[in-house]
Amino acid sequence: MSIKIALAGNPNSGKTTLFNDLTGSSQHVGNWPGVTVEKKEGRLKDHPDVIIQDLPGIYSLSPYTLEEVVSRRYLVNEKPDAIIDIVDGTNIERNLYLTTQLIELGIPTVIAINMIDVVRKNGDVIDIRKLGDALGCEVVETSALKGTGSEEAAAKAVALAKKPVSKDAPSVYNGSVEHAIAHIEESVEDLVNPQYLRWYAIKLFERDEKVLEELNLDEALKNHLEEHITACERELDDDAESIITNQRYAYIAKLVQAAVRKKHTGQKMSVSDRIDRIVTNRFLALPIFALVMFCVYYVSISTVGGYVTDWTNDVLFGEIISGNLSAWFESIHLAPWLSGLIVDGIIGGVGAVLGFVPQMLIL
Ligand SMILES: Nc1nc2c(ncn2[C@@H]2O[C@H](COP(=O)(O)OP(=O)(O)OP(=O)(O)O)[C@@H](O)[C@H]2O)c(=O)[nH]1
Ligand SMILES: [Mg+2]
Repeated sequence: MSIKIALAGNPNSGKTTLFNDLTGSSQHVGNWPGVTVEKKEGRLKDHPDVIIQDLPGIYSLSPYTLEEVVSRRYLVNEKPDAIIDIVDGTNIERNLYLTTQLIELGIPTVIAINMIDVVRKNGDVIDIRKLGDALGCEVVETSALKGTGSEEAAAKAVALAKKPVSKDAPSVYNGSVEHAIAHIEESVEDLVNPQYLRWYAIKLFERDEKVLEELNLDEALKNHLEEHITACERELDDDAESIITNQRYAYIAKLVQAAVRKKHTGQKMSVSDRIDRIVTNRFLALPIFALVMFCVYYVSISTVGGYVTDWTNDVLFGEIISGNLSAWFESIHLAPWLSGLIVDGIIGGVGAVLGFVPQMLIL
């Protein structure tokens, strides 16, 4: 029987580059997010029994964007035997947000810290052992572009797919959230695939609409789950979805602090950073905001906008359209009341409103 390995990760993290390297195919790669919207399938070079699935890039497993829906549906419904989570090592903090969600799926996962060539060039050091111990996963350094580490990542994923090793789940959430999740797991354990139990429980805690729709729980059970969720929300004084998001971020921040050492280069700030520093300055931000708003108002109402609006009202509707129409109506001897209705009523009325369109466009 063939083994299915999914490549999942943030947009632009290098999934398709790794896919091409592993399968020897030449799918399109591009240096901008959203290149892969459909999923692509290939076979691992020299291992025709291993199917590699390239998925669209996603930031989370929520069901909000097309990419998320496609990737999530594949990961949950097609049940791959292992996942290679491609993490952009130059942006590790943001990428690990998805990693924490992928691990919750309960599918054996290998984390590929990709773009390691750039990480090294920047002088940063990532402690992959610490990351692996905390997340309970195998971690491999890769450069999909240069082809280093790819085979090791694939070999580890194949080994895990054949013989899953169960490790402790990372401690992302605090006691009260884990307590609620445990209750939810207990309530729905007969309704979902046991492998995905924790993922379903967390999604139910977040009140994920797609999961609620899919499981179609009866009212009594829904109310029972709601009691646990609201108790936790009251205790932590936040809504369930934000509780999960915030605790994920807090966990990742601590993990990155422990496992990643960034080289403090005396690099010059980019132009955008310098602009940011000024426009978000504590004292200057509001006066700058007021000045920008005044300039926008001045340009759109007084100068350019005023001129264009006057021209639209007085010349376009006042002289060109009304003048020409009146002359034409006179030449065809249209009744003066009908000509007045069209020229003064309809054209005049519509013109008075349309005259403001240029100002709105400039605004
Ligand atoms: N330096 C370096 N660049 C890489 C590496 N892996 C990928 N890239 C580059 O990163 C860009 C994005 O790569 P893709 O493979 O298209 O990324 P993706 O994750 O498939 O992107 P989406 O399909 O949009 O989610 C390309 O320009 C690649 O050449 C790497 O290990 N090192
Ligand atoms: Mg891609």
